[in-house]
Amino acid sequence: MNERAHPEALGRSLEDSAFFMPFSANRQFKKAPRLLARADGIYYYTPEGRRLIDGTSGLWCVNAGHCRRKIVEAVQRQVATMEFAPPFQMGHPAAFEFADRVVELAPPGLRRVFFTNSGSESVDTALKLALAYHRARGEGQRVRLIGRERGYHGANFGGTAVGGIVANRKIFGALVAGVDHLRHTHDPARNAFSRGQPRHGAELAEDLERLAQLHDPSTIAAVIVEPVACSTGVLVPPVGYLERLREICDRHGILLIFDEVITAWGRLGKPFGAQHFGVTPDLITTAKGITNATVPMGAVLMKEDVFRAFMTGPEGAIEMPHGYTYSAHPLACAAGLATLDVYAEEGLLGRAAELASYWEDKAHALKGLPHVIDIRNIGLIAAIELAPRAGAPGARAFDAHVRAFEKGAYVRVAGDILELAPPLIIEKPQIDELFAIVREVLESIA
Ligand code: PXG
Ligand code: PLP
Repeated sequence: MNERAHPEALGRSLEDSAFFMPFSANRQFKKAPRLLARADGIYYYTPEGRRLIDGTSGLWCVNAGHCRRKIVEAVQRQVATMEFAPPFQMGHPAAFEFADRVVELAPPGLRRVFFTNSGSESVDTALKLALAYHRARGEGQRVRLIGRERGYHGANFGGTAVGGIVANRKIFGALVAGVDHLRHTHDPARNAFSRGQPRHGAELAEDLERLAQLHDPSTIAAVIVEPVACSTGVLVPPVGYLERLREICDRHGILLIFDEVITAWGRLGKPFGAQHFGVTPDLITTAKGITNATVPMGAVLMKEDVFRAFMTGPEGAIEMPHGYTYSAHPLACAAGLATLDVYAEEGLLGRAAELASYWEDKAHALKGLPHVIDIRNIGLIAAIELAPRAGAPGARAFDAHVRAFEKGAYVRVAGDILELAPPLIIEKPQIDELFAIVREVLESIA
């Protein structure tokens, strides 16, 4: 394909563009745009044809690499056959087939799936299902939702409310009532430069017990956490932490929701992060890699008894008054089925486990470089935390992001943290290529 696919977007200023960019510094970006025009495998290409190694799988979502032929062709066939089918009171075969394929990969007991179009919709769906589940069982007093500081659960109202990144919440008023938060698990004084799961901090799970006692356990519907908190800059759960959350939930009848929008689809070397950690939640929210990001899609997986709680009343009644116009969209189902084929054919859902120790060594080899105050890793994820510049939080890592773009790598940053999570098809020499650029960047920024 022509690298100059959209020449009209080049050579003209974007400064007065109509596009209100999401989660972006609009004015800064439009003055000095960083545009992408084409992608293939683990590389992006700029409109000028410069190649960038994709260090963060787009936004942690292109797990099988870009423009995979099998997935592209499946979507092309579907769009030419039936571009849309209404999901309410109607269906199309691929939706049923895809649901069955997804739950085949799921942790034990999570046998049912509700489709959405994004991680944010998955989170709000899961929170609504949790409230409705308790009500259906005669425990309608369970209305409280517990999130965690520094958590990211998307941008919709429920997810913003249970989320714990202050900048994402503070300008939006009261959000959703009845929400409280666990403390986050970041403890650099004890855990800096941990390889894999940090040793200290399992006791922080006792926050759930404390909040349960504060509010009365019988008022709490659900707790939602990311098994690894990625958006906030990769906080890996301390050894034993997730297990303790599970125990406390069991003790008090609280639903445990794992938000696996990022940690699913092989990122940790298993289909779901829950399987990597050996802890099974009651619901899982996911999105992103479910279709290799080719078509937007999200999903909520749930245990059989959650689903069963709704299958009551007259057979002609709508059991769950919830859903989206584009739930189980035919293009998303086609992309998802082809994605699962690619994952299976190439062993990609186990590949992060094979690469993890090589990856870990390469990440931790950056220790000692200028500004580096912590390095964290798990599966095919690494974070490099930089000391912030005095009075300018985030400026140093943003410079690193721009410098990496100039030197041939796309690297996502959060605050002063560089986040690496390349497509799972990456090979060892390309891991070396990525870290060589990161090293050069760290040596060159002020
Ligand atoms: N939950 C989690 C755990 C996520 O990581 C969402 C929900 C929301 O998904 P959607 O599809 O609505 O964006 C996410 C998304 C980053 C970054 O750079 C992370 C996300 C999105 C964009 C950027 O860390 N995570
Ligand atoms: N707003 C209006 C006015 C609508 O008619 C609909 C769907 O029919 C929605 C919002 C919800 O849109 P979606 O189902 O794409 O989430």
